[in-house]
Amino acid sequence: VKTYAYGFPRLGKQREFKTLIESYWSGKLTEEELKEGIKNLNEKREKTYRSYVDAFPQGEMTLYDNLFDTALIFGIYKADTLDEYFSLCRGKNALEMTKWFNTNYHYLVPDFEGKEKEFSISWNKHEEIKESAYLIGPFTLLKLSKNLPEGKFAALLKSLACKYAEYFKLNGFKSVHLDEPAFVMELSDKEIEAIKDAYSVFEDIDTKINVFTYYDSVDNLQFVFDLPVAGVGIDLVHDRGENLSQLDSVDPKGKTLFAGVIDGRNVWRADLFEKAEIVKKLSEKFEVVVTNAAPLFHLPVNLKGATLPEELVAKVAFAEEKLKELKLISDVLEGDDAKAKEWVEGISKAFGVRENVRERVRNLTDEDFNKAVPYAERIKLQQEILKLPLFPTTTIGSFPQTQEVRRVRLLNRKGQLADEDYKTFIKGEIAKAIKIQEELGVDVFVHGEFERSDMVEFFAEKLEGIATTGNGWVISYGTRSYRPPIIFGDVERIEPMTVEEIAFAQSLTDKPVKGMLTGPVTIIAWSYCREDIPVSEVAYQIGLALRDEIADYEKAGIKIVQIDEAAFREKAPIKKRNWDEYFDWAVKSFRVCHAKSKPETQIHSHMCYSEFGEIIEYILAMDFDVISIEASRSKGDIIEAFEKVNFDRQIGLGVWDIHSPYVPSVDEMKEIVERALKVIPKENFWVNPDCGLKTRRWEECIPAIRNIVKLANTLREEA
Ligand code: THG
Ligand code: ZN
Repeated sequence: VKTYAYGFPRLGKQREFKTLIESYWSGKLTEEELKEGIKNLNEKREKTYRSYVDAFPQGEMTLYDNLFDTALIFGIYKADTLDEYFSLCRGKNALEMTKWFNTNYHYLVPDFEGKEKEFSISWNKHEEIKESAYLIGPFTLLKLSKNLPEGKFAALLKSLACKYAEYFKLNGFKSVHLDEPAFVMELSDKEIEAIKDAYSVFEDIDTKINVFTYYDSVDNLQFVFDLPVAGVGIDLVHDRGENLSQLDSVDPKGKTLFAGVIDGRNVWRADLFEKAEIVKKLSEKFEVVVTNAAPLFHLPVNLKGATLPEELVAKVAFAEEKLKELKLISDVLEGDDAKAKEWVEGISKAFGVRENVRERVRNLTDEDFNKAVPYAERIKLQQEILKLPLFPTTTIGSFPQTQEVRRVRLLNRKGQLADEDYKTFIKGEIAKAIKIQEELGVDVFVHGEFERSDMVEFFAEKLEGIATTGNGWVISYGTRSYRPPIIFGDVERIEPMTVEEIAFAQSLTDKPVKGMLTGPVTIIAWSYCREDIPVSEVAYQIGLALRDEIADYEKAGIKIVQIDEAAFREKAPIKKRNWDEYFDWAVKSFRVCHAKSKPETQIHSHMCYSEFGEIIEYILAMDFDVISIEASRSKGDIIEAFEKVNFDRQIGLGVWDIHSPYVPSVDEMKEIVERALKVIPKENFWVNPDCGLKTRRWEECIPAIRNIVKLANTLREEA
C-alpha cells in the first residue's frame, strides 16, 4: 500500500519558526531574510516527509495560522504587506483567537461583521505549487467563522466553493488536500445538504480533491463518499470505532480511502501488526492509502534529545517517528516485518505501576466525591474567618514572568545556579509581589508563581508517573509553544509540591494568600495521557495528589485554595452526545480534590472563558465556593448564562482583558460589573482580571490593579 502524511509540525526541532518570526517582529530580520528562513525550514520538513512516506501535501507552511491564511486567500481579510498580515494576527487589530476543536491549538476566528459578502481570490498563496496543494476546506472555514449573515450559510458556502474551484484552475493543481475537520461535528441535515450542494461545483474540474476529516467520526460517512472528490481521509483512532463500523456498509464510489490509523494526537507507538490487519481488511473493498489519523502538529518534531526514562522511549513516537510507523505498516503488508517487530517490542511492557495508588482509587466512595457541609453553611464559616468586604478584589495567580525570572530559572536548570540560591531568588520575588499587593490594597493575595514555568509542566515535574520532555515543543498559537508532559504511569505525590512558596508568602502578610493548583482535567488536557487505563482513573489519581496538597496547605494555615481548570471546556468531546460521559469524570475529579478539605477552607476555581451557557450545569456540579472567569470581552453573554440557572456561588468577573497591554479605566471596568449586577447579587461578587498576569509587564499590572481596587471601593460606597 501507499503511504501519505500531513500536518507535520512547522515549529522546527529548535523552534526555528519562533526564532525567525520573533526576530522579524523585533526588527532583527528583514522580510527577505524571514521568507528565506521559513523556506529553508519548510524544505527540511518536506525532506523529513520524503524519507518515510510516498506523498504529502505542499503549501502547509503558514506564518501564523492556516485557517487565517485560507480566509486571506478568499478575500475575507486583505493584507497587502507582511506587517498588515501580522497586525491582523496580534496587537490592536487582531482577530479573536479560540481553541481549534478539542485541542490546545488556537486559530484566528474570521469575523464577517461588516464584511463584503462577496468572496474573491485575494492572495495566491500556492503560486509555486503544482502537485498537491494544502488548504482548509470551505465548510470548516465558514463553520468556524463568526457573525455570518443570518440564514445565508448555504448560499455563502456555495459561492465560497466556486472560488475554491477557480483557485484550483488558476494554479492548475493536479490534486488538493482539503482539511474538513468540521465534518466530524454533529451536523444538521440542512448543513449536509449545503455541503453537497457546494461541493457539486467541483464536479467537472481537473484537480483531484482529497478531503480529510479527523478528531472524531463522521456521522453518516456515506455522504462524504458521495461528494465529487477523489479521496476521503478518516480518523480510525479517535472515532470510538464509529468510522470503522460504518465502512462495512459504505459504498466506496471509486474513491480512495485515506485510512488514518496512526494517532496524530497522542505519543504512543502503535501496534503495527494490528493496524496492518485493519488496512488489509479494508483493502478488500477500498483502494487504501495508509495515513495519520489527525495532523501531526500536535506532536513534537522527533524524539532526538528528549529527556525521557529509557522504558518510556521504547513506547513513544513523536511526529517523525509516526512517519516511520506509516512506513513500517506498509513494510509489514509487503511481507517485511522484522523492523516492525523490533519497533513494537516495548509497547505493552508494564511500567510505572503503583499498587498503593491503584488501591486508593479503587477505595473511593461517595464521601470522597461529596462535601459533607453544603455551600450555604460553608460560606458562613469561611466569612467568619476571612471577613472579606463586599466586592473582594484578587488576581488570578501569576504575576509577570520577567526576563530576569526566566533567565534565573534557565541558569538553575543548566546547573549554573545552585538550588539554594534559586530558592532565595524566588523568595525575593514573592516578597516583592506581596509588598506590591499590600500597597495596592488587594483583599486576597497570590504569591505570583515565579517558580513555575508552565502551569502543567511544573506539576508534571513534581509528580511521579508523569515525564517531561526537555525539548518536546508544540505550537499553541502563533509563535507560542509549550512542552506537553507524558502521563505514563500511576500518578503519585511524594512530597508537598507548592506549600513552601505559598506558606512563605502567607508568612509575610495578614491578608489571605491563595494556594494555587492546576486541576486534573487541565493537567490531562495539556499532557499526553496514557491509554492503558481509563482516563477517569488517571484523573482521580491526580485528584488525590491534589487533595493531599490541600491537606498540607490547611496544616500550613492557608485559608483559600484555587484549583484552575483552564481546559475544562476544551477537553469536552466534539459531539455533544458524548458530553455526559466526559463531564461525569471531569466534575468528579475536581470534587475528589476538595471533598475532604475543611468546610472553612474556601475553594476557588478559574476558567479562561465566559461561554458558560452550554456547560453551566456541569460547572455548578464542581461544587467550588468561588469561580473567576473572563468577562471583559464577552458583551453580556455571561448574563444570559446566569439568567438560566440559580447560580448560588460567588463569582469573580474579569474586568481587565489581560491579553492586551491596555490598562482599562475605572469607568470602563464599572460598566462590565453593572451589566452583570443585573443578574448576580452583589453579595456574591468578586472583582479581578480576566486571567493570570504572567505575560504582562509590571508597568501594566500596577495601574490596572490600582484601578480594580478603586472600582471595588466605588462599588462599596454605592452599595
Ligand atoms: N500552558 C499550556 N497550555 C496553554 C496555556 C498555558 N494553553 C492555553 C493558554 N495557556 C495559551 N497558550 C499558551 C501557550 C504557551 C505560552 C503562552 C500561552 C508561552 N510559551 C512560551 C513561548 O512560547 O515563548 C514558552 C515557555 C517558556 O519558554 O518558558 O508563553 O499556559 N500548556
Ligand atoms: Zn485564565
